Amino acid sequence: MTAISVNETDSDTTGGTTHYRTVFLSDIHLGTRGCQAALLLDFIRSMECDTLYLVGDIIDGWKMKSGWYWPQSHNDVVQKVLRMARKGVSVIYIPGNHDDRVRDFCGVHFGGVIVARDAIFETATGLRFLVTHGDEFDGVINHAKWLAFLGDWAYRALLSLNTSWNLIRHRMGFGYWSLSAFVKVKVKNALQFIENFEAAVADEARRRGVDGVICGHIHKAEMRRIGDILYINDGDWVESCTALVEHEDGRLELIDWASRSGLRSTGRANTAPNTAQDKMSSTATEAAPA
Ligand SMILES: [Mn+2]
Repeated sequence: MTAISVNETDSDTTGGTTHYRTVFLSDIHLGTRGCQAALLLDFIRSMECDTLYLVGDIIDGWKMKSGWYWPQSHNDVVQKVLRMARKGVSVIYIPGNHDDRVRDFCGVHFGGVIVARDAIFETATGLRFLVTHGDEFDGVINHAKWLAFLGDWAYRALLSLNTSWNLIRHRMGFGYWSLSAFVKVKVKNALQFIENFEAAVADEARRRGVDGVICGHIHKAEMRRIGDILYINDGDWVESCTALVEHEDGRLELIDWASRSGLRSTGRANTAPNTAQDKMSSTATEAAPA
């Protein structure tokens, strides 16, 4: 399906909010302690868009089976998204593996939100992208479910450590910095895993005859060419706190919200340009099955 708004809204920042044609968010993991809901709310409040893609792992059903964690900020995220849908934003929800129960509702509209297994997105300049969460291209998840769960446990242990770490940093007046992302950058296997994943997703885009692919799942924001395919991963809101945005002119950009707000909270002037390329060189690596 294609979901494109034809609103010709000005792309300038007005009244403190930035207008985007399209915004892509994934791997929010609402219902887990690792979810950086406050930073996400900060980003959502800063922008307006015509179309919002939720690219999977929005609510974490795996975690919810083993215990309930649902603070007000997580509720606020859901309310904000539903409010956007009510106000006319086209919201497309593509479930991931952590919210795979939502896949039973593909084709269903609820509260202005459309659920779809995947989607074809077309930019203002006519580039076509396959939008998918990406877990079906993750060999670990597909071929050894128990390994995926073990990885999931180890991953969560690291994430909860990351949350405490950042709480301490916050109290000491430092900005957000991902401990778990840093640790995993050091893991060699992670790099091979990511490379395989990216290649598999790009292959699928090629098979479908589109120009590129937009996915999530591995919690590593990226925008690069793989052969003839433009591979874009919008990252996550557990560690890197990144979103993909499409400007009015069709330009795609990865927003690294953690470093933007980090710079703000330490009072230093943010003079760095937010181009996808220079953001990506500093983005951390994610290893575990996401
Ligand atoms: Mn996932």
